[in-house]
Amino acid sequence: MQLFTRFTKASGAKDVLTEDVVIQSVKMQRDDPEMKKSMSDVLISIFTAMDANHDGHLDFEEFHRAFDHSGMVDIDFIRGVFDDIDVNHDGTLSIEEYVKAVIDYMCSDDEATTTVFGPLV
Ligand SMILES: [Ca+2]
Ligand SMILES: [Ca+2]
Repeated sequence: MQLFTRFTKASGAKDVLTEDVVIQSVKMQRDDPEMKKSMSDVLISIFTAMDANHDGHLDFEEFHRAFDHSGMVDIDFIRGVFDDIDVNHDGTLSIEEYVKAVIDYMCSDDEATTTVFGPLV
């Protein structure tokens, strides 16, 4: 909630919170350590929700299921994203890998990669 208050404040509008505004706000505040902390808190909540068997890691099945819910079901594409995030290639995503990847993507100027994580946030 605090996160969205910050987004709203950054947008300069009270009731308008579109995806574009959120992305723009993230870009504006990308160098703000407090902002990254807030982002991490939200992402940890999402990660925990995706971690169906509560072992502290996301395997591909858990990761894929999250995209399934968002209606994005191109398995080759999802596999590619998963492999990108899994930097130590142990076949699972740690919370550190996940948070770092999403913040990197969110802060990227590449619209395509920002869109990838849109449905999850
Ligand atoms: Ca798991
Ligand atoms: Ca890993």
